Amino acid sequence: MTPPRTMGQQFGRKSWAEPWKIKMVEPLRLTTRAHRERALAMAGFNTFLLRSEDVYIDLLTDSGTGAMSDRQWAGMMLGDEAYAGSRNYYRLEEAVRTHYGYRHFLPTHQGRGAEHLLSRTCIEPGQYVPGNMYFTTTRAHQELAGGTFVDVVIDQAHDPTSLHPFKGNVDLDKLEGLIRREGPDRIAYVSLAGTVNMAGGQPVSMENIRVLRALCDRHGLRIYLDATRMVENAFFIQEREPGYAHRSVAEILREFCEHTDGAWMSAKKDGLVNIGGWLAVNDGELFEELRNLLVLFEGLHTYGGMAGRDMEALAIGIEESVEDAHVRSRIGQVRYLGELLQDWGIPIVVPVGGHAVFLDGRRFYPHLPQDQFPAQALAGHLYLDSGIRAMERGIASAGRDPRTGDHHYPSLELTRLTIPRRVYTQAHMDVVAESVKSVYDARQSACGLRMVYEPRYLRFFQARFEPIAD
Ligand code: P61
Repeated sequence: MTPPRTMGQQFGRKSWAEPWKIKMVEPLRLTTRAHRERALAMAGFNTFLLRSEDVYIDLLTDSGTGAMSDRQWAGMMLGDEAYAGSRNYYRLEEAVRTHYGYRHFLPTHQGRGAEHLLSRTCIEPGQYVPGNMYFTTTRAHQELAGGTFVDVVIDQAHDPTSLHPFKGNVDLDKLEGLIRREGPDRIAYVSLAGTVNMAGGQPVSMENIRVLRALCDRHGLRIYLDATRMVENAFFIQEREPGYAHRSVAEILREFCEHTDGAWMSAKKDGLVNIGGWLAVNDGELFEELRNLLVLFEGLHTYGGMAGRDMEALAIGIEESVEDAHVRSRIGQVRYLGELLQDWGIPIVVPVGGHAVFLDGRRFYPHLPQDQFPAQALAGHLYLDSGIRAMERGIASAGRDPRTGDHHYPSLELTRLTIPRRVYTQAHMDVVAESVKSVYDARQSACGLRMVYEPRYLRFFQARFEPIAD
């Protein structure tokens, strides 16, 4: 019998490990299958409606679920909770300026707070907002402001099997076609996401943003960047794009942002905090308007919905987030899980992205039509198998076309195994992989779902489903 080998040896390389050690632990709870069956039925087959106490390994999201460092926790004790002019606000402003580089900065309670303000100020009813694939909250706020989102991502982003290294790239012909058809005045701005969440955490290349900038300059258009996972995007540029192998993630991040006019961030992801966000722009006049609206919807401009201690934790989190060793190990862990699944022939989105492994619901359950919510069903079956919680990213998440009322039928019907930062170990990834495999082995007997309750906005959060019996 061959002796057991380390993971590094099995993959023919030297093993690597996380650049931290664990100082505090939180117990996990194992449940029985009977318990999970009851819990999932109570939750209407929607993993968003499960109680976290009924979950074993929680891969619902990487949003606000990361572990803070000892430095961040120490920073929490330095919270200056003054209503106005908190010391932590100035620390955070400095961190954002240093690493993202924009002139004017505003804190928000989280990403969607920033999306609301940007959409409200920069979109006139009837305008188009082109972007590299939709994101749920981003598009919802663009539509609430009277805009129409137009997908201008490259076609490869919609193909889970395409190995394009930068599947988040904007298709410049699609964008130029829109500009020519509608005229630049009918375009509010270009909404660009660094690593495209719904495409599988896929990056945008530096080359693409450079050319996009030139195109937008020719037509007088602005580019606003969703920087929620832009650090991870910078890592992919370092790894894949010629000329960037010897540049640090921090340098690449700055260079990329320089090509844009402003950005917003859900700081709960790359920012390594449990709550928070920000919005930053270069245009002084726009900033004044945003700052004024901030007091209506978020809070005074020196806290914007965040406590002083949370701003301090975020200022430190931003500094830690751009360290090469951190990003490498974070993305390395996601890749480890993805490669295991690929080796076992389980259909996932490739290349493996930054924050999650996405199971391809169409190839997983080819016998289920899309309007029976295959990816939602798969998330439920995984939970039943092992207590692992995943998230649907398919037809339920895509919602309805506001004009026709029909479902959007997205090309990607995915179940997301999202990896929180600095939380789980390689052993957890092994348990997850084995559970996915057992659900895959039982795929032929899986049945679909019908939606029995559908909220008006962002329906996937609170919708309820029932299994369709054979
Ligand atoms: C997530 F199911 N993401 O991925 P907020 N931009 C981007 C995000 O990923 C993002 C926001 C803006 C979440 C939380 C979440 O359909 C969903 O701080 C690229 O959450 O307001 C959030 O930032 C919004 C989960 C949001 C969802 C919407 O898990």
